[in-house]
Amino acid sequence: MFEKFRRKAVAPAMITAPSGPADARAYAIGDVHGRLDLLRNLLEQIEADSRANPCEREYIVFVGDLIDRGPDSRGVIDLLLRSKKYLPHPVFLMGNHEEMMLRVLDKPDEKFRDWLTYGGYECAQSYGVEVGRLAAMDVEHAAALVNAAIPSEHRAFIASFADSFRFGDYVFVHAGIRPGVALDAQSTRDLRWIREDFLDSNVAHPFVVVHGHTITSAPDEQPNRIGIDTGAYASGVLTAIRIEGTTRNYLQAQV
Ligand SMILES: [Mn+2]
Repeated sequence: MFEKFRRKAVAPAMITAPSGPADARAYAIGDVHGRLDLLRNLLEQIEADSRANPCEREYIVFVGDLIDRGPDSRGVIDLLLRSKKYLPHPVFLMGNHEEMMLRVLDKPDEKFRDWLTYGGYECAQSYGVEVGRLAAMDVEHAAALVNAAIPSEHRAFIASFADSFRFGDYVFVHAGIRPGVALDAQSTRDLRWIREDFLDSNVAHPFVVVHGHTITSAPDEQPNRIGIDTGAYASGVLTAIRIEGTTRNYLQAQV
């Protein structure tokens, strides 16, 4: 009885009114997956929102999976490379799709075909690769062809993506976190790939986790996490969450 009571007393409490840091605002954008059209529209909305309600310190967080599946990975990376200079504090997080692309292009093996199947075909195509040729080639030559088509600047940019970003009582990651493990002890595998062990957990984390990776039809607001991947590449809806102090709301681009 006492044991139970004591354990309960030291367990972290769910943060009931999570807040961003003072005088700061964050916009976090869900999984873009090559939807340049939606990304452009959403960035315009964010710019208009920011101009209408100026804030001292603004961050724009991309929660990863910018590439694959949708039609214009190249256009998305190009736009963000060019916009980096004028976006206020951009933060780019690495998703499992960026991880997989870098991995199979660095060290081509049988996983190269998996990447193609999970949206790599569309990505390669956006870089001008005749993807019809890839199927008939051995993995090494196919990867070399894709490698040659992707500018090294794009590769270097993607390789520079971060794993998490802390914002007051919030933490932004691509997929989620392993419950009960400190943020700096999380594995990149969990941060970029985790699903049920995180999604089904009602553990009170020391922060509210904002994540993409798992598609829901609307923002998925839970006491310990908020999912913002509305499946843009298939649904035509790209979502951003806006957090300032204890208020939060959503912006969406859709076709
Ligand atoms: Mn993902």
